Amino acid sequence: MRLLNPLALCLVLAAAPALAQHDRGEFIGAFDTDRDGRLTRAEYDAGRAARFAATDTDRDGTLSETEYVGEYTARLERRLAASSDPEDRKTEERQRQTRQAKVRFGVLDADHDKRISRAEYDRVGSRSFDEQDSDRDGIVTAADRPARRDRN
Ligand SMILES: [Ca+2]
Ligand SMILES: [Ca+2]
Ligand SMILES: [Ca+2]
Repeated sequence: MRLLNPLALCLVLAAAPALAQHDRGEFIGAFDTDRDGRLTRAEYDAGRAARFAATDTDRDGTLSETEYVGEYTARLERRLAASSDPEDRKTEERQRQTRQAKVRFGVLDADHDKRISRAEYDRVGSRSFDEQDSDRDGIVTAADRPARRDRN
């Protein structure tokens, strides 16, 4: 019987669903710049490009783990600041999300050179969009059903 590498399995379980099942409303809202509730591929690509540039604080064209996790935790902190959850819940959430951001960094960094290149970033971004855009019309809306294989 073939055994799965437990670490690899952990990475897949922890990271892939987080990317694939990313809440659709949040996915649309993050980049829907004209706020019409429809995320076009152009909005998504422009938003991702802007986020990459904002994350690359030392402007070397790649994202280090510090840059990647730092950008993510800055957004997380804004969300936590607006939340009415008790402090201990926020601390727990902060630790969990930071751990997951580090796992995602490892997944994004496909060639394991400790840097996320623009190509690595775009590959995962493109896959995430396609997963959300289940009817493949190039626009993610509430009508899309991500991660469902019930149509052809
Ligand atoms: Ca839009
Ligand atoms: Ca950088
Ligand atoms: Ca890399």
